[in-house]
Amino acid sequence: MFQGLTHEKQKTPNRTQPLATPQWRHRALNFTFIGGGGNEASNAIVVGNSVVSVTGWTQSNGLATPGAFQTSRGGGVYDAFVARLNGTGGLFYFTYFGGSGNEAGNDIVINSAGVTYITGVTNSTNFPLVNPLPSPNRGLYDAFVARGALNGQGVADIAFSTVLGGEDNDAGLSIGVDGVSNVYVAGYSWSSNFRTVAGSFDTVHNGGVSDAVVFKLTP
Ligand SMILES: [Ca+2]
Ligand SMILES: [Ca+2]
Ligand SMILES: [Ca+2]
Repeated sequence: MFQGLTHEKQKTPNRTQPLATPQWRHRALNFTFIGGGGNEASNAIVVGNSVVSVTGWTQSNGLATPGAFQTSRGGGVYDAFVARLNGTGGLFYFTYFGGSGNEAGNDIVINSAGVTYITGVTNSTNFPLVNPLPSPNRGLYDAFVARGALNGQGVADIAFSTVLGGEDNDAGLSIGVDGVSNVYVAGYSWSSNFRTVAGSFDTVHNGGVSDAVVFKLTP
């Protein structure tokens, strides 16, 4: 029995020895600020085809790149933004996305065709809409969803932009897209009249201030 214990000890790694260098160890190669004299934050990042795309919010003017969808800040305290960088940290695209109220970009995803989808939140009455859904119940903050190529074609960069929400505060926090361009968004809603569909898991707001919501947009 004693020999057995000794044998077990010999099999135990000596933890004072450095571990073998893992193949996946990373080094910091490059990084960049994105911002101006106001405050900014980036909320989400996605990488595809060597393009690094970031969304968030900004208070600063003068950040848009030529050919951006929206070249000047819409106003209010915050606009959403989408920035695209190359693999060495160079910025080649920055667009504001917002109206005269407040916006934040909360999540971003790119499909297999390179189309960018973003979701976030807005309370602007003049939010930039492109072929939007009808939204009769809109009030206070709403979720927004937008889709586009974001390749420097100006206003043509966004092919679809809509707000979605009920009479109270609503927000899109996370977005996914499937292989046939159905868009799924997760977020929250304070609204008793947030639209649901018959047969879904739960068609009524369950109380408290907010319920989590999931919604789907088809192409
Ligand atoms: Ca700043
Ligand atoms: Ca704004
Ligand atoms: Ca709302």
